[in-house]
Amino acid sequence: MMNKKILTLGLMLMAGLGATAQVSLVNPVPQEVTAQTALFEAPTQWQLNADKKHLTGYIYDALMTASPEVVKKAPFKVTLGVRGEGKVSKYRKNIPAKSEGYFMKVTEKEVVIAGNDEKGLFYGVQTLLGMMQQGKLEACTITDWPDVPFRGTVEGFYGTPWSHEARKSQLEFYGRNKMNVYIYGPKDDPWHRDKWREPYPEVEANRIAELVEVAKKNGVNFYWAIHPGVDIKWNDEDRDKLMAKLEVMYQLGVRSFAVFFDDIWGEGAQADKQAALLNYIDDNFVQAKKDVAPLILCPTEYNKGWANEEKGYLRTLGKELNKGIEVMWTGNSVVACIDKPTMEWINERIQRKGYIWLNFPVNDFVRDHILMGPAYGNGLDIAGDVSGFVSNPMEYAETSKISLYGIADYCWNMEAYDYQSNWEKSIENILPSNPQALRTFALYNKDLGPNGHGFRREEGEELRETADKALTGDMYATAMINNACFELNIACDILLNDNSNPELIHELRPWLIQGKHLATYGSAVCTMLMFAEMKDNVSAASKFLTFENLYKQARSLQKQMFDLENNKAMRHPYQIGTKLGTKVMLPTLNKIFALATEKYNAANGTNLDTTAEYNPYKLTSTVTQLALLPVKINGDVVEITPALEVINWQAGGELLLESETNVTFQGMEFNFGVNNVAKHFRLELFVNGAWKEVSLLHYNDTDPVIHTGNELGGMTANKLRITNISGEEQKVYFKNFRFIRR
Ligand code: LOG
Repeated sequence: MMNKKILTLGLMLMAGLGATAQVSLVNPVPQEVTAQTALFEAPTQWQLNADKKHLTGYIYDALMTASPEVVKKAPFKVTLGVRGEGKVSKYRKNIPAKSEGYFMKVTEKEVVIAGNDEKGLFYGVQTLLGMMQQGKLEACTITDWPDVPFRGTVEGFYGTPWSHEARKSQLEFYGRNKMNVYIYGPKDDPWHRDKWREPYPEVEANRIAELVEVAKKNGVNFYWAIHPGVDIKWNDEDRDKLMAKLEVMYQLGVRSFAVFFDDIWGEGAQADKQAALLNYIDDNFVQAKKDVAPLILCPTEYNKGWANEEKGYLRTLGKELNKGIEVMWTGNSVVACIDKPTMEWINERIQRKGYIWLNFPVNDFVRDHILMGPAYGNGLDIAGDVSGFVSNPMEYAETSKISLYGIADYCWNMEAYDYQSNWEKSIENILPSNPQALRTFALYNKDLGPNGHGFRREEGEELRETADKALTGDMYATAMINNACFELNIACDILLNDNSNPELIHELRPWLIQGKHLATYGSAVCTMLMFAEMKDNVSAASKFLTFENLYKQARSLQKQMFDLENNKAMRHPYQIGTKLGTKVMLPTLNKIFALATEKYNAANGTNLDTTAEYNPYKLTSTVTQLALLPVKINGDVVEITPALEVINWQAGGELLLESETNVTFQGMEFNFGVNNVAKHFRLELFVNGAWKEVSLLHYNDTDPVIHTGNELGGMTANKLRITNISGEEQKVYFKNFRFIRR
């Protein structure tokens, strides 16, 4: 252990001294490296020394992406082999006896890569490619293997599924970064969930077949997941339909399967039935086929917060599921970091090592933010406690690579994982043309903002101290904040004109434009504060550069930012908003705006409005899953951000929305995603100091939308509440809730 640390430190020192050690370019960080500082130019030609079988296939193809030409008698030699083969017999003792491990030796004359298995050889080749990124090599030996056996992603989010091109690009990225799992399970792919019984139409089917091939070429297992729980009937007919669908997928080339039962309730959510189905698939499909990977199950109680100990759902799975079937787990809550106690708790119940589904960097529950921060917070001591570890990313595939680069490193070499240095490397890796601009922009896109899951990330720590000083009137600090805004503006402009990774810029575009607004706003308010502090007429040089005009500019930008969020072109159909810098930068700027305006008002006897951002609505709820949902205002529409999972709304549980001033209601509409539930809930408005009931109805039996009675129109109130009056728990979705004010 000690050894590893010293080695890493050595690498870091070298990196600091200018000449980047080529091994330090490799992601994930290899387990054991002995490197000399001797860097040399990579050869332009090399000869291959390998058994014939390695001169075709995916490993060979990967090696061929390197720039040197293969020439028979070139002086530089590349030896490839797998344990047991003559070409690498000399290195038998050096090869780590670990699945997917390899030994590698680089000298100025040759490279030897000896895999413990085929996959190990492939990863050795990836290490060589990573090391050669800048056309240099470094004399070294590397002994390397992964800590976590299954590493990768689950495309398991709500929202627009990844495009075919994005998926191919992901699979290549996984190959390069030594991830070996991709689970296909986008919630909004109809043939995954709603139409799980039906085969894919031809075009989609061909795409899946192609993805399977691309996955193979990159050493990735393509898992296809089915999500039958919404309407499955536990009878032979549905079981046979499910088996038939798996068979169709098998014919397309899929050899790894998962069954998801998340975010459902009722009939489909029974542990014994789920276990029986999975065992049936295991016995009659997986075992029968012989070339299919162990099944993966995503249970209905997939996090501790939802586990019902009394009913024993998890223990039933643990007892009844065939050995070898993997069980997914998101941790102590839906969105959580994973640590030792998390694993101890779940592993004991499911009687096997949990397979982690990490809900990061997924943003389907905070679609106004894009997440570009590092992957941190997971325990560095859980490698032995997990069977697999996959991340659920954002629908923004390219941007997700920033965090996935860290997940890959974490899963491969856990104890050595340093999230900050990984993040810096990752930024360089995703946009080598303008890493500084991307880094500057990413600093403001790390936190998720307030959200129903209460999951937050650090953001803006580097600004905090300066921000506090600026607010005490420290002019130097104010100038520093101004500089940061200036930098953000430059970064946004540079990125908007970067053509080297069009997909990335396309995904970031709404946030880049908002970033420019934020930066311009920042410069205006910082200058306002400086003018207000300087008191004398500093603007004498220009009749136009005055506090008053800066104030008008700041006001205009506040509105432009708001308008941009609500602009149809920029607006996410599901959830409003394009936000960045919300943890430290924006709140600081708003405070600077207020402070500057107060000072100006005091000095000039004026009465300029100091409110920058204002939300008069406050939500509270005794239903835990609703208590943190943000309230958003869009013109005259007031909306509670939807939740994605099943809400367990206890008997008597209420949701209370309070307004600072009276609101005159024009209309209201909500949708709990379940037919005929209006009768279980009571809506009341607080009118003139008393609660008044408003009737609720569905227009028909098959429409889950809940409408309010006509009496609502024109009512004026400052509070509303919705209560479960059915006397028992109601399981509903919180798909939307909005009202229109006059
Ligand atoms: C879903 C997932 C979603 C994620 C974050 C699981 C197992 N299921 O609340 O599809 O992307 O949370 O919103 C989930 O996490 N439900």
